[in-house]
Amino acid sequence: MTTRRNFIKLSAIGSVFSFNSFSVFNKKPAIKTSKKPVVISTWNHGIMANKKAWKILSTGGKALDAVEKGVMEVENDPTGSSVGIGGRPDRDGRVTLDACIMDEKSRCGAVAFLQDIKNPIAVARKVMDETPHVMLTGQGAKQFALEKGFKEENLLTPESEKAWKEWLKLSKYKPVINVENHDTIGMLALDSNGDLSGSCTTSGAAFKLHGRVGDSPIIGAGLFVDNEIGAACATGLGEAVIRVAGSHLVVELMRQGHEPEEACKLAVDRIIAKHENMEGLQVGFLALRKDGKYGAYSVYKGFNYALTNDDNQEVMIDVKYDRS
Ligand code: SD4
Repeated sequence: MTTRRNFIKLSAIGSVFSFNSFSVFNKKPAIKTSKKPVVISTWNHGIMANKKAWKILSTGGKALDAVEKGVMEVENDPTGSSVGIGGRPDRDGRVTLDACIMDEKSRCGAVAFLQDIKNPIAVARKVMDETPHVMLTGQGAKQFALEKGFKEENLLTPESEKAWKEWLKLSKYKPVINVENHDTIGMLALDSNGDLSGSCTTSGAAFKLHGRVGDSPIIGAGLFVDNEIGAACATGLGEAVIRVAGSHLVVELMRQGHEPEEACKLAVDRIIAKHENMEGLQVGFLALRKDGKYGAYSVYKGFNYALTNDDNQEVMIDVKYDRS
């Protein structure tokens, strides 16, 4: 039985413990802030996205605006088969989109399973800016978007419909995950104020089950930003990323002192450790630290990202792969 005296003792221990854990987990990190803007984003389409983001960053704009407007370029491109209009549909032939955004104040917004609206990232930003919530899904997200003036449109392009009909012939439900260069766009930016933001937008795994949502709109999985440390985003098989809260893990590893590339590699190791069968399971992480240092790593070879800063314009970086 807990006597009053024991209870007081226990509470005292509890408060010492919680004070100590607070001081350990919230210790100010010794990462210097860079005020030199930089933006990185996943895959080849990152070039077009960075170009737009750089216009904002290089003229003193905010990282938050850069990551929103940057990835919108890819959402608006009907030839991209994994983001926005032109994104591959689910197994029922419906294009459903996921996106999220996070800023330097840890404010965040997301939409999942959104249909008929081309720019899920802009809707996610509105969720962040204009509601007390973090995530809206499905019909509710669409209703919100329409109320905010977004246009309803058919996102299934003739090319996407053709690909879906081709897929229907065999109807294999196992999602085929990239290694080609057309995928989810995740973008991380640091602005001239030294602030970080990130965004992530996708049509998700092609020919997924209707209603399936991956990692991309989930804060901590597809994207995470901590303005004291850094930011991270993910691409690849969302289910695997969610299982390890991938982007949050990368940021926490940077908090512990790991370099951005090493943090991404350790998160990839964690995914490998948690999955018995890694066949075809591609995941890539991208990280940007508060001091402007960046890095990436993936399970398999073939992941690349676009980098833009004062010294590098329109540069693609192939992610180093040193796994045998
Ligand atoms: C998803 N992570 O829906 C997304 C898809 C992706 O590279 O990024 N593919 O699982």
